[in-house]
Amino acid sequence: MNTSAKLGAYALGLAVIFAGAFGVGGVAGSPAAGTDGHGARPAPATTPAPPAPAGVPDPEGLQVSRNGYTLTPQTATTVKPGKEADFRFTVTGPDGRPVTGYRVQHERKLHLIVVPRDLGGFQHLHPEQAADGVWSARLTLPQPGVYRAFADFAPETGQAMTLGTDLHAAGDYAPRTLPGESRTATVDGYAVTLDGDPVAGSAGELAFSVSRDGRPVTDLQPHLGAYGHLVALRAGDLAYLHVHPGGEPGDGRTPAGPRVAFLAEVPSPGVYRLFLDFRHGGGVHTAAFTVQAGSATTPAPSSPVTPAPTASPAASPTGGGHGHAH
Ligand SMILES: [Cu+2]
Repeated sequence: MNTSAKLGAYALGLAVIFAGAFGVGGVAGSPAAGTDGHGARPAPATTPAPPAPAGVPDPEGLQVSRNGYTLTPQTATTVKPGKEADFRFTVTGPDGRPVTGYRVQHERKLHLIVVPRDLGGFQHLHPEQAADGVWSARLTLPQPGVYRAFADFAPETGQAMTLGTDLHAAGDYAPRTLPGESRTATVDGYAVTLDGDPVAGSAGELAFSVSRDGRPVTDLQPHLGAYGHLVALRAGDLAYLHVHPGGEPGDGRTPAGPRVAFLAEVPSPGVYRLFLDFRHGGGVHTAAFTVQAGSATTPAPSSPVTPAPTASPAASPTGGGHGHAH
């Protein structure tokens, strides 16, 4: 059996174990646990959880432990807002020991993304790794609230994954409303427009165009091996999506702007918040967008290819979505 076949068998074993665990949960839980909406017709206790639709990747970032790997904070997970603190953590492997060997992805062994749970902010940090496997980052949680910290990494001997844990900044929490759907964002004097809609269950293209003072920016600087780095989070549970750049600096076909394209795999229809990091003028800038993903068979409500059936555009709940910047 070659290595990939072994890995495949290993993954299959895990899938079976997880399915079994869900089955047990169904037995132990309340009989009304018909969260699939069929509460009037409870499933027999021995029925395993239905499999995910084919082709839809399991979302990352929702679990603190997965496939034998566990994200473990080594410092307090409740801190004072606005005060920089040393945040240390380990990733332990299937052998229970901190992982020390990682594969480099996007020029780093581990990316730490921190967002407030209301998605009203974004930080992308690169912690330092000590020889014993402990990661440490200087981290400030700016306002009171609950935050999600995502560790995005690939162990040397395993598949890439993103584990997530909650962090807290104590104090009076004033949750912000998620901004409405928008195709444009401004940040640090740049205007960024978005073309393309995410589609559930398939890799859809998201293309951003960067301009400044009305002129297209054509000299973007490489950032983490690309002209942009995109993180997509699902509203409601902050599922973390893997997004791959459509090209990279120096490949002979990818221009340094104004257009930066990605392929995004979205696990379900719904609302997502996109955070695009790009480098220009010596600094990294983050443009944020709220988008609506449709399914492969049902386009997003505001998609331009969908004719408004009856109501006038003004009566549309999304107000015609595209180009409607706040
Ligand atoms: Cu990073």
